[in-house]
This record gives sequence, C-alpha cells and structure tokens, in this order.
Amino acid sequence: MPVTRGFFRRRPDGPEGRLPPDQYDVGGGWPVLTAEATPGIRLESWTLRIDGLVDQPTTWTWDTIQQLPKSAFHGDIHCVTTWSKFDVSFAGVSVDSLLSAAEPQEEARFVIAHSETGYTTNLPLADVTDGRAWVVWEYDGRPLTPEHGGPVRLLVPHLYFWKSAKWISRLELTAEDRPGFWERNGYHDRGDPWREQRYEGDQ
Ligand SMILES: Nc1nc2c(c(=O)[nH]1)N[C@H]1C(S)=C(S)[C@@H](COP(=O)(O)O)O[C@H]1N2
Ligand SMILES: [Mo]
Repeated sequence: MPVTRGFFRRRPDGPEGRLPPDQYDVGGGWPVLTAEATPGIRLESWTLRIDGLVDQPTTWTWDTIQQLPKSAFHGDIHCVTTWSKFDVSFAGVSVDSLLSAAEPQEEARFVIAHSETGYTTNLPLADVTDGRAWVVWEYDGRPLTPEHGGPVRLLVPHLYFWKSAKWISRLELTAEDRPGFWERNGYHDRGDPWREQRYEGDQ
C-alpha cells in the first residue's frame, strides 16, 4: 500500500522535553484552524484598540504600530487538537509595548482579545506581560497570510494556540474573567499545554 509522506503523524523528534504531553510534531506544514470565514482586511482600514480598564485608551493604525519597537518570537506553538509546530518565527510588537502606552489601571486583571470577526478569547493579564505575548504581522520574514490571521494576529505561544486570536482588532482590559468563544464551549479557561489544560475541569 502506498504511503503518503507527511500524511501520518510523525513521532516526536524534538529535543527531549520539548513536546508537551500528548502532542505530536506536525513537521513542515502549518494547519489552518478557523471557526469563522477568513475576513479580507485591508491595511489602510486596519486598527487595533486597547480599552477597558486603562488610563489611555489607544488606537493604532498600520502606520502608527510600525513606529513601536519591533519584537520577534522564535520557538514552538501548540494547538489543543494535538499538533505542535517547532521553530516558528513571528515578528511584530510585544504586548508590553502596547500596554505601556495604554497604561493599565490597577484593577485590570484580565484581557479579552477580540477578533475583527467577533471571535474572542480571555487571558489573565499576567499571561500577556513580561515578554510572553506579541501582536504579529510577519511569519518567517513574510507578511502573515489571511488564513493565518493576517494582517495582524495575537501570539501567546506558551498557551494553547486558540488563545492566539487571528485578525486581532481589540484588547479589552477587565477586572473580572469573561470566557471567550472556545472557553464558553468546553475548553479550559487558561490552556497551559505543559499542564495539559485542554478542557473545562482539567487541573
Ligand atoms: N479569530 C480566530 N482566531 C483563532 C481561531 C479562530 O477560529 N478564529 N482559531 C484558534 C485556534 S483553535 C488555533 S489552533 C489557531 C490556529 O491558527 P492557524 O490557523 O494560523 O494555525 O488560531 C486560533 N485563533
Ligand atoms: Mo487550536
């Protein structure tokens, strides 16, 4: 029987300890996982807003966000459907630089990432600060393609990839946790792949 290379799951081949529990290395491809139709977003009309519990609600355009210090991520991403992808490179800006402009208030504890499409995901503020989250528009040195969230997506690589909202348009800071799209549909509130927090009720 002919075997199509790359069709079957590869065995973990990364350095020891690099693959979170029950994940596999997807290899060279990059699956697309989207709940909604891929929107066509023009750079001229794209904006990103930070609001909610901030002293300086701020809106960036494509031109103004480029003026922030560029920041890159090189590492691995992990989807809850069990694929992990090693050695990806993204570039954009750190969420820290956006937050330092918006000045979060003391009561702010959570962030809701809103996509242009209406998709949402919730994160503790502590998971998007200290250099652990980015808003990115480049993948491997090229513009992020629309099916992968282009022109601009959120990137929170230390959590399952559903937290990395594609087509990001707004970061809303709140005092209370407010479950997003997948979190209301049975997925874990935080989604740490190393603790295997896949579903509601997992530790
Ligand atoms: N707006 C939006 N963002 C999203 C999703 C989505 O359906 N809509 N899917 C999430 C999930 S489950 C994953 S695994 C990743 C997939 O990103 P990719 O399609 O670039 O691999 O995006 C996340 N961000
Ligand atoms: Mo996912």
